[in-house]
This record gives sequence, C-alpha cells and structure tokens, in this order.
Amino acid sequence: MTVTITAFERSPDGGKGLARDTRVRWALEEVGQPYEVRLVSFRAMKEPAHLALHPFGQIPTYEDGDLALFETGSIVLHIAGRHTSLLPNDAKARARAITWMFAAINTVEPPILELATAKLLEADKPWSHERLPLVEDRVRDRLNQLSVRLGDADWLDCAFSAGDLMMVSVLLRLKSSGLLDEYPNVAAYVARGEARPAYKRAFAAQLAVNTRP
Ligand code: GTB
Repeated sequence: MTVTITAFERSPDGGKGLARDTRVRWALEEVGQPYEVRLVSFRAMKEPAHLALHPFGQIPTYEDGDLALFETGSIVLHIAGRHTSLLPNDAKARARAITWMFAAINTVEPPILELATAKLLEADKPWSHERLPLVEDRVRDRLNQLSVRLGDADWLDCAFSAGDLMMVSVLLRLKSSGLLDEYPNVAAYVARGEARPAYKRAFAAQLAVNTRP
C-alpha cells in the first residue's frame, strides 16, 4: 500500500515549509518511506470527503490502506514506531524521545503559535503594541529553558530522534522573528535539523508544490 498524505494545494507561506505537512514529509524521508501527496484546497478541507479523514477539516492527514490518521504528533509517532531510525530500541530512550515529541507540541509550540497569532491576526488591534512584548517573553522563557537543557549537545537525548524532528519543526516557525538568534545553541540545533538530507528533501518537495506555476 502506498502511504498518502494531504497538504495545502497552495500553502499561505508560499513554500517556507511552515505548514505541518513538512513535519510528516520529513519523518517519511527520514525512514525512507515513499509517499504520495493529495493536495487539498481550503474549500475541499471543509467538505465531507476530507472531514471523514480529519474531523477538524485540516491538513495533514495520513492514509495507509485502511488506516487513516490526523494530528501530526500522532502521524509522526506512527511512522517512527514502524521504523528504527526515528525512535531508539532501548525502552527508556524510546520513552524519552516520545516525551520530547510531546514537549515540542504541548509545551514549546503553544507560545510560538500565540506569537504568530499576535503578529498575523492581532497587529491592528489597539492593544497589540502593548501585548506583543509579553507574548515574545513567553517564547523567550521556553527558549531559555530549552537552551539550558540542550547545552552543547547536538540533539536533545543523544542521537537524533522523532523528538528532535518535532522540536526543530516547532522552532522553525521562529526563524523570521529573530528570537532564535538570542539563543545560539538553539539556533545551531535548528540549523543541524535543517541540514539533514531528509529535511532538505521534505522542504524541496513542499517548495515545488507551493511555487509551481
Ligand atoms: N494540531 C494539528 C496538527 O498538528 O496536525 C494542527 C493542524 C493544522 O493546524 N493544520 C493547518 C490547517 O489545515 C495547516 S498547518 N489549517 C487550515 C484550517 O484550519 O482551515 C498550520 C499552518 C498554516 C499556515 C502556515 N503558514 O502559512 O505559515 C503555517 C502553519
């Protein structure tokens, strides 16, 4: 069976790789799993055929035979669980890698999403100017904590894992903010993720979709 994922027909970011299909593409590339992509428009995402796959009418989804998944965390965990390259065999190391996946999505990503919302959707509000520094400081708190834990290690828990894949994916959204540069070891960590051949293939694939004529 061929694995099929869904992605934006045209991502609002124009191919910067920030839509969440990039995380799934990256995981599939890391494990060497070929995949197909079904592109969906914003309208199609809210229609019954797509809602049957994704109850919230979003991308990405993942289909393999009669298995259909949504939520990137679950999809990446599923992919990682079927191959050895993204999750260690040792039970404790595996549990720690999964913990970092959850930390990326549940603890580090929320303030980053809040910052994106503040900048993109609330910039015209009268209180926006006053609020933005508070939101930025919440992101800094997490980056500082992550920076302390990472220290001078290459990855969060010895070898690269699905935990790093999710954490780097989450942090990539901060690149344009300049906040990452305040934490050189975290910025270098993100750069190491981006330098992985599998990430480069995933990025190139989504870029090709989003820059086609
Ligand atoms: N929790 C879900 C998951 O992790 O899979 C969240 C999925 C999600 O937010 N999907 C977004 C979506 O389908 C695309 S990734 N949105 C359409 C809708 O809700 O109607 C979020 C995203 C979108 C665009 C950019 N961008 O342009 O920079 C970045 C991230």
